Amino acid sequence: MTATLTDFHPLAESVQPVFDTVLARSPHEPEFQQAVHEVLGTIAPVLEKHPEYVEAGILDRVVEPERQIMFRVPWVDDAGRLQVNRGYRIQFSSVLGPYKGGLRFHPSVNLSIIKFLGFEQIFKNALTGQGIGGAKGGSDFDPHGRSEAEVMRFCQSFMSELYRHLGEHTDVPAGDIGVGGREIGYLFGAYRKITNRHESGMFTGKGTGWGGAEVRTEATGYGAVFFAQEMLAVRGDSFEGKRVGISGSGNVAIYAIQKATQLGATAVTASDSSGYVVDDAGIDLELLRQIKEVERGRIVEYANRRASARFVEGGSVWDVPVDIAVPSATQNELSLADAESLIGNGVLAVSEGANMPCVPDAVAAFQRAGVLFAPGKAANAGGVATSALEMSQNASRQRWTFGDSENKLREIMSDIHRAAFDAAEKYDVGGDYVAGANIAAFQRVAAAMLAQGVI
Ligand code: NDP
Ligand code: 2IT
Repeated sequence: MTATLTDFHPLAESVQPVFDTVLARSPHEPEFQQAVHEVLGTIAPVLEKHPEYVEAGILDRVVEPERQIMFRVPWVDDAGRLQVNRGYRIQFSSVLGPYKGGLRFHPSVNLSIIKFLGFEQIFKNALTGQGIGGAKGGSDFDPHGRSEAEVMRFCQSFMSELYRHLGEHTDVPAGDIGVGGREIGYLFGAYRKITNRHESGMFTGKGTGWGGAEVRTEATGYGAVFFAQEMLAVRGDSFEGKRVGISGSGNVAIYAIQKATQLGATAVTASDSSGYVVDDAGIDLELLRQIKEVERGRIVEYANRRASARFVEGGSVWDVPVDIAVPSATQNELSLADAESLIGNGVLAVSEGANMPCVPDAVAAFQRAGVLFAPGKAANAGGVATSALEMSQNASRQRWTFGDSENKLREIMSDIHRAAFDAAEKYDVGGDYVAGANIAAFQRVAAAMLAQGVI
C-alpha cells in the first residue's frame, strides 16, 4: 500500500537547495522527503514577497527537527518471551507552542514516517491558530492480536522512557493509528505513577471521566467532513443525497461516516488492511463500531452480518463509484490509478482524513480534473484542534458540553477553510487548497521564527 517515490520534480530556485540538503541528510526517508517536497513546492511565492525569511534561514531551520528521540522499549509477552521495540518522539517545532502531535503504534513505523508526520504537524497545528507546536511519535509495536495485559505492559515500558520528555508546557502527545482510548489510559497512568503528578494537560484524548474533552474522539472524522462541506458550499453544493467513499475503519473513518450520514449522505464503504466492504444501503454505524471498537475484529465480519454488504478481499476501495471521497486509513493509500478511477466515476470532492493518503500524482490528477481537493494538514486538523480545546479545559478546570464543543470544532474548520481559501486567492492560485493551506500555515510559523531569533 505504501508507495516509495524515487524522483521528485524540480522546485523553484529559491527552495531547491533546501530540498537538496534534506535529500543529502535524510537519504533513506522517502515519506519525509515527500512531505517536505510538497510544502516547498508551494511556498516559493511567499519567499519572493518576504526576502527576510530567506535571510533568516527559516526554511533551512524548519526542515530540521528541534529534537529527535529514539529509544529501546523492552517488554515481556504473555508467553514470557522478551520483546524489543523501538520508540520515537520527533519534537519538530515549538515556535508556536508546546510540542503537540499523536503517537502511532504500527509495525510499519520508522524514522521516515514519524518525521513526515511531525513535519506535517507543524503546519497543521499552525492552521488551527491555537498555539501548539509540531511533534509526532510512536513505535513499531503492533497492538493487533496482543492481549490487554501485553498492550498495558508495552505502554508502561514505552512511557518509562518517554515521560522525561513530556509535560503540559513541553510536549503533549495524543493518539494516532493503533493508539486510541485504551492505550492513552495506560500511557497516562504510567506517566502519573512515574512523575507523581496528575498532570491532565500532558496528554489529550483522555477518557471523558478523567479530563478528556467531549468530541475529541469524533473530532478528526467530523472535521474532515466539515471541511468538505465548506468546499462544497463554495460551489453551492452539499452532502445531501451524495454517495461517500471512506477508507479505513478506525477512529477517523468511523466518525467521518457518522457525520456524513448525519448530513444526509450515504456512506457506502469502509476498509482495513485485509480488504473493503461496500454497502449500498449505507454503512450501519452501530454494527461497524461493535466489530471494530468492541470486538477489535476484521472488516469481513461486517459483510458476514449485513445482508446489503459485500466484502472485497484486497482490491481498491476507490474502484467504488462515489461523489465524495474521504481517505482515512494511512499514507500513500490512494494511487494515481485510484484517482483516475474516482475521476472517471465523477467524484466531486476529496477530503484527506488521513495524513498524506494521496500520492502526489493523485493530488495533481484531482486538481487537473477540477475536483475539490483538501490536503490532510487542513482537512484533518479538527482532531488536534479539539486536543487544544481539551488542553484549555484542563488548564481552566472546565468541562464543555458535546454541543458547545462540536460548534467550536465547526467554527475552527470553517476558519481553516477560509485561511486556506484566502491565501490561495491572494497568491493567484485560487481553488488550490494545497498551496493555500501551506502558504497560510508557513506564514504563521515563519513570522514567529523571525520574531524569536536564530534559536
Ligand atoms: P486507527 O488505528 O483507529 O485506524 C486505522 C485504520 O486504517 C484501520 O482500519 C487500519 O486497518 C487502517 N490502516 C492503517 N494502516 C494501514 C495500512 N498500512 N494498510 C491498510 N490499512 C491500514 O487510526 P486513526 O483512524 O486514528 O488514523 C487514520 C489516519 O488518520 C492516519 O493517517 C492518522 O495519522 C490520521 N489522523 C488521525 C487523527 C486522530 O485524531 N486519530 C488526527 C489526524 C489524522 P488495520 O486495522 O487492518 O491496520
Ligand atoms: O495527526 C494528528 O493530527 C493526530 N494524530 C492528532 C494529534 C493530536 O495531538 O491530537
